[in-house]
Amino acid sequence: MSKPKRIIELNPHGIALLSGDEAIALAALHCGVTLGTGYPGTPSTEILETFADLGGNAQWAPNEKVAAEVALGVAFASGRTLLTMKHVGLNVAADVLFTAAYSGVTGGYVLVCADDPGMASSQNEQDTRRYAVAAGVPMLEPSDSQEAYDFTGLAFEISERWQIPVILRVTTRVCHSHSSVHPHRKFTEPLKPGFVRNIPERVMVPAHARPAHRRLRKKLAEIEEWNVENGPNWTIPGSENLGLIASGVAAMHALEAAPEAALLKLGMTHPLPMKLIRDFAANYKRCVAIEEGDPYLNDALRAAGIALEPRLESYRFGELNVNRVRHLLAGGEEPQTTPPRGKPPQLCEGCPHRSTFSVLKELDCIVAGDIGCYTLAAMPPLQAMDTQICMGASIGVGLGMRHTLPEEQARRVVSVIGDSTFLHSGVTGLIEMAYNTPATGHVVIIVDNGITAMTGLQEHPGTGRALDHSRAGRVVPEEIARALGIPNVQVFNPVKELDRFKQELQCALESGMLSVFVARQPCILAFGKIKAYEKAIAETAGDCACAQPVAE
Ligand SMILES: Cc1ncc(C[n+]2csc(CCOP(=O)(O)OP(=O)(O)O)c2C)c(N)n1
Ligand code: SF4
Repeated sequence: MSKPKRIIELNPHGIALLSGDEAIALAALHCGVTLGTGYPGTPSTEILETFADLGGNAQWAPNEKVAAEVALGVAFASGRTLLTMKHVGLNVAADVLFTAAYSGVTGGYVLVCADDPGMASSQNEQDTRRYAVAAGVPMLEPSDSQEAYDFTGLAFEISERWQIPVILRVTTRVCHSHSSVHPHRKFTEPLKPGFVRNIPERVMVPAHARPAHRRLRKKLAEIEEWNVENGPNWTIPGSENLGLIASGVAAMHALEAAPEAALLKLGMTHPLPMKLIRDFAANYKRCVAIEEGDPYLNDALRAAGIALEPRLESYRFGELNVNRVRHLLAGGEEPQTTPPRGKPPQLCEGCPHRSTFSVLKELDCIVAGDIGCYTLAAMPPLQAMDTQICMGASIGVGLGMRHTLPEEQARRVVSVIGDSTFLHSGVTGLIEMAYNTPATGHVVIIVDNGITAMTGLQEHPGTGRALDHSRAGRVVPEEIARALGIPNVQVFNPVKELDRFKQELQCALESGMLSVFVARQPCILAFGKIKAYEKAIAETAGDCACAQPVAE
């Protein structure tokens, strides 16, 4: 534990007003988490930041898969680990999760996955509940900050009792809304870290994985039984005409929209407590599941033969609110709420990404883009990005287009990727470029603004600073490119050396030489902060060589 930068003050009644993210961080601290790890992504980012501010041991990983692996190592060593990411991060980490469910864990392994129904800040609205089923891991769904606190502790207890990773699935409203928390629940003590050899349960070759899969299914059956008898589910009695079944923030909307109805609020939604649900549903003339996103409860309960009213397809899209739930219960359509029309988002004035994209537009490049602030270059007035799918995709997509387009067009294809995104999942794309080189070559531009700007200025392996902004190792993108044998690797300041950048880019496109250009200039919003972090590092380290500044 490091020295806390922040203390959460309780009022005279022992209560604090916290966001869901803060409540999870506080619970992790109270549970004695050995290491928190993850990758930034709205709405989950503040969990690890708050945990670190409260004195917890937290670090950013280069991507979610690595974070999930580091977390697994902690749990194999009997430590408690908190792993955080946004929903799409689980696509990256899924390979770890599916087999970790087989291997099991010793210490508590809690994966907080933050979904974004309505896509306030995401490229899709995938539903993590499907992952819990597919991977075969238990899942808890808090509906407010108090439950976010309580369920974090409960998730560690379940994880250690059944030696299994547990998902804590939260959504934007739960993460970012503030509500009161009474943080006094007594959590079980963590185990003492230490290595215990257990080759059959830790080495997932087929001979070990076959019995492991059977063990997993047995654990899930036991957990379902526990969930029926002792799970974090509660019922509010009501009129025999209407029974509602809900979880997460949807349960809160249901309570307000139909106060006369009976409500079964589910806290653990995988494995579902089927007996409890069946007994509840049998009491009401009309039974409706209220949920955001995929018809997860609807599908599962109807497949189990529970007489549930079907949900209209339009409720799959966007967040629910009290009004939408009222319309849903009245049997009508209520379109998702659209955010109030404001000024469309744009790159900041003076953003270093602007000049890079102005050159790409001028040269009429076909731009395979990526995710970060620079994705805004796809919007007017620049409109200088042609594709964007998921983190790291720019390089592979650019290469695919180079392999396929007629030569004149192929020569105009450029991949553009941010520094955090390059280190997250762009490096393997660059390996592909060095290995399966298109006939016309390719050009990758790494727009290095020295920070993870889009999610709120987080550090990453290229900044040379850790999550708490202290000195860490530094990975240099151009050195990776050179080590891979890319013949033309150049670093520019996209603001001060714009003409040189344009000339070299033109030359690379014409010659077909494999090229990596690093456009390096700090984000203007981060500039002052980076200077202050580096100054603080230099002051603590004196004249030591490791204190040399790493950003302009
Ligand atoms: C798998 C996955 N994890 C996290 C995110 C959230 N996210 C979007 S872009 C981004 C990184 C942006 O940083 P960088 O590439 O440096 O570009 P910048 O915003 O600084 O321009 C993150 C973390 C995501 N979209 N997908
Ligand atoms: S926050 Fe930084 S990187 Fe993002 S648009 Fe503004 S200046 Fe550019």
